[in-house]
Amino acid sequence: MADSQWWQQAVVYQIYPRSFQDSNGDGIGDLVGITQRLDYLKQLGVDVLWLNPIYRSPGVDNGYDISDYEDINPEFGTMADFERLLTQAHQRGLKIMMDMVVNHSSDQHPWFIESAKSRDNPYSDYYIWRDPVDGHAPTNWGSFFSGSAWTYVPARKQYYLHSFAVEQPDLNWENSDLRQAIYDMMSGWVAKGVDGFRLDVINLISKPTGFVDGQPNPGEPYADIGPIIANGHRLSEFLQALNTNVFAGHDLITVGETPAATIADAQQSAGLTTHELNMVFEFEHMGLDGNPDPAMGKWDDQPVKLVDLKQSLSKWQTGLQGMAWNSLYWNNHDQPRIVSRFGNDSPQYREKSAMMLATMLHGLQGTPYLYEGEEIGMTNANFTQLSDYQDLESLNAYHHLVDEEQRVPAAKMMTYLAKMSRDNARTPMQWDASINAGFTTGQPWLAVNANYTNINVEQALAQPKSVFTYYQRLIRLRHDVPIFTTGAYQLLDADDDAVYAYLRVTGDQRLLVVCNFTDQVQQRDYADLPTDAALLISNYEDDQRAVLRPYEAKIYEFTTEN
Ligand code: ISL
Ligand code: CA
Repeated sequence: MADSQWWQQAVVYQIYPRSFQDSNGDGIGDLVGITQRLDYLKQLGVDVLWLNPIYRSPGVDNGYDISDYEDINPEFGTMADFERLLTQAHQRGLKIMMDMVVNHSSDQHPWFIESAKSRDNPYSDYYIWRDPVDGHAPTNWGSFFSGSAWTYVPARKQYYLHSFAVEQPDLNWENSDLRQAIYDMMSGWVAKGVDGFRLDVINLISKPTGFVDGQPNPGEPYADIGPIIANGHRLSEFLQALNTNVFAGHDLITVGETPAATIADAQQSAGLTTHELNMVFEFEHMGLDGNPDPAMGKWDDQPVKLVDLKQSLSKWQTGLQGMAWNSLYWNNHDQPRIVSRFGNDSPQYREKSAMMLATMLHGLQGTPYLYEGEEIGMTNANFTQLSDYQDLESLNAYHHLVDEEQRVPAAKMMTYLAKMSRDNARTPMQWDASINAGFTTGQPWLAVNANYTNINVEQALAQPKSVFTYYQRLIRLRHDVPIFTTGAYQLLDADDDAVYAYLRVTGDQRLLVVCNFTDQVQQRDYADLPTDAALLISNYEDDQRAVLRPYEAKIYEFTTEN
């Protein structure tokens, strides 16, 4: 690993364009707004900006339903605005990674409009159509967003498959014309100068050959589609072809979003020598606090167990070591805020626990991703009314679990939404204490978190020991100290349910990362730690070695004798 790649040393910052910075007062973040904030991102020290989808879209799933892959959503601006953002980013040494959604498109995409008209036009086979079986849907598959994964179209007398919303028909990757159209479209973005892609649910593109019913959850009409269509038999072939036709020769950063991927899947899709993707997002650590009842899915309000978290992350660290590359993340636009989830968002411990979680993640091997607002310790939204929510997944789940199935009382479901809804991540960026947190002069599309007067960028920049400055230091360490990139991971004390400690190892060099996940003082001795070990970073003023104060986190660097 001596010759690591630039994307292995990089830190990525995810921007949710709708919620980052509005420049024209319509309450929706936009490309000009992002451009205005580039200096801030440069100051943080990140290398790559991942933008959630900014293409033309009816917005049923906030841009993950694309109706024109080659145009910009007018809500976000124009192609000229995008080109200016790209130029301005490049001038500052920042790269731009595009979110690319090619498992499905919008039902408003011209391909689908044509495809739905008849069984014998040039686009008929661009999507996945099947005849009814005994007058109903071809299989019992249920979509990720509740309800059947099939919708009937009278003009064709057939059903089409949609793994997500009705308005998100799955593209048919078995069709070589479709594949070529995708290569051409993506190559167009590469030619424009973008630096990489985040590929939405890319491990769902290869569907099984025969479509057969799955096993539904008890009391449910539908079987989860995820396990049925994930990691299909042609996935590797499709990714290698994408690599050859689009990525090769451009030194891009590529990351696949791969829910339900196993270690073996990731060794292939993100293999160092497999010529597919640079890395993947795995989801195991995001599923540890889900509901034990599969019919309830992710909707629950129980905290994660630290030993489970260690076990999962350790498995991925050691499982990919030397073979593939990890993505490291706590947050994204689909997940609740990490300080509210695995940390402690009370005024007393919010900053300490945010810094602790940052330390734990950024010490691992892989490419770290930050999500907007994580760098100032933004918290969950604390919404209390169903009408506060806009996210399709949350609203569908409420409707399904409370109204249709009566699996859970309304009040309980509201606590689950408060814990787990995707809207927790999507409230506007908190820039300052002025009205609407400096995000917009108009009416924000989603309510600003009420805590913005205390938690905002302006306040974080004014304070020398803020979560922001802590992230700055972590990012600098990643850039300056090679063992952060190259060191192999070794877990210490797997059964310790209060402190997460691990080593990074290269030759005789060591990093020791120690993180207290509790609000209690803990006493821990790490036998191998020499007295003269250098403390690289810590979220407390002084070092008391074996005494770990609430949410204390630190990283030591040293060399061993043996
Ligand atoms: O959001 C989730 C859990 O709350 C995931 O199940 C999510 O649906 C899955 O990871 C796929 O996500 C991606 O594709 C979706 C889109 O809604 C998400 O925003 C995107 O990240 C469909 O395009
Ligand atoms: Ca705007």
